[in-house]
Amino acid sequence: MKAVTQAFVASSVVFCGVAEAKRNYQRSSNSSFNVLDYVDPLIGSANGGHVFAGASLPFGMAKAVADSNADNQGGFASDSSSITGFSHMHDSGTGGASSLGNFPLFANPGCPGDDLNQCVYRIQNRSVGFSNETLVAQPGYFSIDLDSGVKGEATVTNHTALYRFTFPKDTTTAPMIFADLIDLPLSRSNGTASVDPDSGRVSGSGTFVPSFGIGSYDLHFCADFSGADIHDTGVFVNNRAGNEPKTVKTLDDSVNDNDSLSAGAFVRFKAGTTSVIARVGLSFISVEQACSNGEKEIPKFDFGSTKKAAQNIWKKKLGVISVDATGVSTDLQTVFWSGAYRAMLSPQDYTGENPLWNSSEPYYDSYYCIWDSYRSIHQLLTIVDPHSQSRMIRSLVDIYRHEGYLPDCRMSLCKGYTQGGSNADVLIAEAYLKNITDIDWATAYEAVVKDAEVEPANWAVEGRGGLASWKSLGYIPTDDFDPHGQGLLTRSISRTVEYAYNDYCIAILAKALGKSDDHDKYIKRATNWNNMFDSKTTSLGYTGFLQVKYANGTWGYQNPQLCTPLLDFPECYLNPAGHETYEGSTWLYTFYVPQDMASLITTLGGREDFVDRLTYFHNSGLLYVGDEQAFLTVYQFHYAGRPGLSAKQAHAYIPSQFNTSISGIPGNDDSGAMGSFSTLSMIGLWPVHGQDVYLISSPFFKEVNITHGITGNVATIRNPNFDPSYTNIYIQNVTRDGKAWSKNWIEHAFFEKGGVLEITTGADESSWGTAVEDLPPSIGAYKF
Ligand SMILES: *[C@@H]1O[C@H](CO)[C@@H](O)[C@H](O)[C@H]1NC(C)=O
Ligand SMILES: *[C@@H]1O[C@H](CO)[C@@H](O)[C@H](O)[C@H]1NC(C)=O
Ligand SMILES: *[C@@H]1O[C@H](CO)[C@@H](O)[C@H](O)[C@H]1NC(C)=O
Ligand SMILES: *[C@@H]1O[C@H](CO)[C@@H](O)[C@H](O)[C@H]1NC(C)=O
Ligand SMILES: *[C@@H]1O[C@H](CO)[C@@H](O)[C@H](O)[C@H]1NC(C)=O
Ligand SMILES: *[C@@H]1O[C@H](CO)[C@@H](O)[C@H](O)[C@H]1NC(C)=O
Ligand SMILES: *[C@@H]1O[C@H](CO)[C@@H](O)[C@H](O)[C@H]1NC(C)=O
Ligand SMILES: *[C@@H]1O[C@H](CO)[C@@H](O)[C@H](O)[C@H]1NC(C)=O
Ligand SMILES: *[C@@H]1O[C@H](CO)[C@@H](O)[C@H](O)[C@H]1NC(C)=O
Ligand SMILES: *[C@@H]1O[C@H](CO)[C@@H](O)[C@H](O)[C@H]1NC(C)=O
Ligand SMILES: *[C@@H]1O[C@H](CO)[C@@H](O)[C@H](O)[C@H]1NC(C)=O
Ligand SMILES: CC(=O)N[C@H]1CO[C@H](CO)[C@@H](O)[C@@H]1O
Repeated sequence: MKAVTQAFVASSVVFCGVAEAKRNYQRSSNSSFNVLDYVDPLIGSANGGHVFAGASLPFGMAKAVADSNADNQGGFASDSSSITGFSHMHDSGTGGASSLGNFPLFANPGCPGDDLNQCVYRIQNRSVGFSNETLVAQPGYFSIDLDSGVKGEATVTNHTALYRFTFPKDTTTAPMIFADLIDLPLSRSNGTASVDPDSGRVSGSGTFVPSFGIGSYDLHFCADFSGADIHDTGVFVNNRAGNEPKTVKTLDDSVNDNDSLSAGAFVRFKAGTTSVIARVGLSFISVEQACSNGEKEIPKFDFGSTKKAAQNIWKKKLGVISVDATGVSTDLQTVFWSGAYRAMLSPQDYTGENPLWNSSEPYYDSYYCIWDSYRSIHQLLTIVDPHSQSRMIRSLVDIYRHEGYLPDCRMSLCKGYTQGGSNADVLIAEAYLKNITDIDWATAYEAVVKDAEVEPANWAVEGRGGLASWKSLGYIPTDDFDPHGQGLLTRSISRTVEYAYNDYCIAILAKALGKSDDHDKYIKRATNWNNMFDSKTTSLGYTGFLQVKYANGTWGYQNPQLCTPLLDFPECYLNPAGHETYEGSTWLYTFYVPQDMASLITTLGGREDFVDRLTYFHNSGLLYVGDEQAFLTVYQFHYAGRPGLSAKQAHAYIPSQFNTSISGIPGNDDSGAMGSFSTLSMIGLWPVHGQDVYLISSPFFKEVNITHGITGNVATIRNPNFDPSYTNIYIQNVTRDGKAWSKNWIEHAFFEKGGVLEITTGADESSWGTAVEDLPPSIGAYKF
């Protein structure tokens, strides 16, 4: 999902050299390699990247950071001016609204004159500036100096945030920390907070709404403090506070502006206190569970050891990859490792924290959104962390069991909005082909077939709409009559091509499960993309595009350039006036036939015309690479027997669009999608989502090893002719385990069983991987 105000619109962002140098200051000056020196969580934290820059464990529920006053979808934004508090849960890289950020803690050096009513509590009034010269962001750690003189540091365990607040030394007032019953989107409708005057424990609950979905959720917190003596306690409402009572409740009373009503509880510490550790346990179940999460996970309030443990977990997680970085710049290495890191922030593991149903299956949340993550994030996880990928797929299947449909987007225990097809189908089929283990395949199959066959009452949040037309006409008519369910009647073209691909994935899963009748049925539907292809539509000298089509079979018209950077770019979103393609143009969606590239190439005039069109698409300004549908188009030259052009295109985007600047990604990261694109590209094997196919391209390193998390086997991708100036990027030949490998793609067994893929590059395109028999699989036959 993309924000309407897209990063790329403000194309020239100058970044501050001082801060840039600072961010790199901890890189080791000796030769002992520490992968964390090459992860910069601030990449993409400005200019609309919305990356979560704070402290998290891999897939952790607790994600602690300082929240900015603006552009705070991921909490902190490097290009913001002030901080409104420190909160404990976030999503990373989302487009639309801010997410989570509940119960922020705000620390101040004390109220002027120690008068409680002289402190500022309201979120609209309390924000303080910060110095970005002292900003430190590392995996598992975040630190910021506020203009109030307070330093805030954060680290985490799975369900608990740990902060260290350091107060100015010369303060004569009693330093205060309060918790506000509010969230970043200001969505709270109901909340309660209490403080225990003896222990200083502040705990509470609130009801909030999800940032891109329907319904509401309850969340609970439990804050304990250590390292200082208590001066006094109490509660506040708006900008007034008192020592009694010790509990405050807020409701939607239809009188106050409840959405922005700050209210909560505070603790003041004895004057002279220089630092306080604050531990915030979190739970979706209850306050009791929030407290016990904190007590169990961080019994000793030890900031240093908690940070160290978090960082060791990240080192281990990233340690399955190893590269020979000879000749590769620190910046490019940082792009590589930071991308892998960001892809492991979400989905978030809420196992044991799901109040909606009891189950022995894992429960993950923040699939935010599968429409964004199904093209590269889960493919990267499949090779670097197949165990987590298995748990995520199991969780999807369990969501189906209890909610009746697979999600296309889900956050904060709620159903999120579907943007196109039912793309969890793609992930499930691919998981089967890639031998992801421990899945209940019978139920998984039932779930994907339900997506294809049974229209839900509200297909805005699950399943597919227009299924009656899909089955009878073989496309989604732009003027569809659909009395069977409700959803936004837009995107008829992009929904058609996504449904076709979803059905293809169901077909290959059916085949693998031995259901040949189902295979035949769905493989037929997989060719439906062709029903919206109009051979007469022209644009910029090219002929033949997907086009608006009515139920009566006549064509309508949408300019193929619409919703490209060249024409009304932001016109295709999830709003009632959205057009027939989602977040992109028909120029873009006409290429979306991953199941049958051979037929597409024929349809577009053959190999030369296809290569010409795809090259033009990349070089004319029509393609915006900051949205996930762009990724596969970088590599589609492979299907026309020109793998060298894919390599060239990948190098054209990395690092020009994917770099180490705070605005170094071209669009919202969408839970790490941009990161997974650059990391997978640099490995040199691009996975075609939904298929057991990796397109072979030239790696950005001399050697990359990936150790399979279950078998322990090592896959080595090696380029003996590696050229760090990236001039000689064209593959001359490839061997697999010493034997010539002429196909321009390889299957997943390479990662699972291990082996050596030796990719020799040179200065010019060669004949390697160009013959028809070397091209990737396609439903139709290549006719050239
Ligand atoms: C190298 O740097 C690491 C920190 O990155 C440090 O722990 C280690 O002691 C250093 N080794 C030498 C020999 O200086
Ligand atoms: C530093 O902060 C200013 C605004 O206060 C912002 O414009 C700039 O981009 C920030 N730089 C970094 C590196 O965070
Ligand atoms: C607090 O912010 C509100 C806007 O939300 C503004 O109207 C009010 O004047 C501010 N109060 C103070 C004391 O700055
Ligand atoms: C945190 O959760 C992960 C699963 O997401 C689990 O593997 C890990 O053991 C947990 N860490 C701790 C310290 O419990
Ligand atoms: C308010 O929150 C409490 C505690 O989370 C919950 O039990 C109650 O149902 C909520 N009430 C409303 C009206 O949402
Ligand atoms: C990759 O693994 C092989 C052994 O399987 C080892 O010889 C080689 O040094 C490793 N390369 C890297 C970059 O780690
Ligand atoms: C799950 O089990 C717990 C403990 O038995 C129970 O309190 C809770 O109500 C159950 N939740 C659901 C949604 O059934
Ligand atoms: C799939 O995984 C299982 C269990 O790890 C393993 O025994 C089997 O060999 C794998 N199959 C393939 C085709 O790699
Ligand atoms: C087909 O339907 C469209 C949209 O409702 C309408 O504009 C057009 O006139 C119809 N064409 C025919 C031949 O009925
Ligand atoms: C880094 O990436 C951003 C976002 O894609 C781009 O705007 C910028 O020009 C790039 N910077 C460099 C130095 O290439
Ligand atoms: C691969 O290409 C390189 C460079 O052109 C050449 O030296 C080598 O002999 C080739 N190897 C094979 C197995 O064809
Ligand atoms: C007066 C007011 O702003 N009421 C709002 C309180 O919050 C609920 C839920 O977000 C809204 O529906 C009310 O309009």
